[in-house]
Amino acid sequence: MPPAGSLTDDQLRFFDANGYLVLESFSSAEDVKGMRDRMAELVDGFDGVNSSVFSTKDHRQVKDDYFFKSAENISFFFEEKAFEDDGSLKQPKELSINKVGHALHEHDHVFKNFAFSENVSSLFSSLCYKRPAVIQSMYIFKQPGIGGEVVPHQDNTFLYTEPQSCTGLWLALEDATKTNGCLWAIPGSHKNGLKRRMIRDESGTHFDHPSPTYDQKEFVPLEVKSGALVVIHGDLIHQSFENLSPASRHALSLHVVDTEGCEWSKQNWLQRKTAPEPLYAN
Ligand SMILES: O=C(O)CCC(=O)C(=O)O
Repeated sequence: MPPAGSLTDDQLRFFDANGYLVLESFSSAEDVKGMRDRMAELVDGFDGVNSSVFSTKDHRQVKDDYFFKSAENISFFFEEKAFEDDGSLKQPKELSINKVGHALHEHDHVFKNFAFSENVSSLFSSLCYKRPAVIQSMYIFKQPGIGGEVVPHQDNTFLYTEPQSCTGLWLALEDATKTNGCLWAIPGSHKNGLKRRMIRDESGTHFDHPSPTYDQKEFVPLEVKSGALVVIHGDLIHQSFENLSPASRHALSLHVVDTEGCEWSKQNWLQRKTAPEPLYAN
């Protein structure tokens, strides 16, 4: 059997036409449990002191040194709605964190094993990447009741190379449904070009253009089972809604760029002191 990431011609055609692709059963139940258990340990060891809040609505973390440093470590970001007025948590710590990132794939053996797996490498080989490298990893919790929305965006806005090369991998670590905040995407929207970039400068970050408005009727839900992988083109418009349900929706998101023939923008928010390790080099 070829590795799960080795794409057939039909799958490549679907990805090219739609800008996304769902690979069911990409990870085994055992591997999913391994990642969930490991994250529970990391959260258990987190003292709650060094942290920030993550929001895609007002980008409040834009001047936040904790956020910038997270490019090369394992950092914890709370849900915007996690706190009471007096600053105490409304729910236990493990039900209050929005995401952990952005270098889990580098510093934690369990997430590194996934990122550097044959399944992931074969996927980028199928997509003809020459020297792919994971540039960020995020464990996203979409917590019950308070899991924040992710507004419509393109990943190339944040992770820009010249020429553009970002592909997102979104692994469901629980069933993702319309009820608990699954991904939604506009099929084919990756063919309409990049709409804006987020630029880092001395005063923080800003967008070079306002966000276009999108017709919600154009989005389709990507409801998937735990273990499924959603492959996301860097120009695909995608989003997820707030999770008001009592069920969480854990996912692992990796973003990969080609480090051969593509230049990482010095204007991206994410700047590393050391070059990322490639998955393979042709
Ligand atoms: O998990 C989500 O709700 C959104 C994730 C996303 O947009 C991404 O990883 O690019």
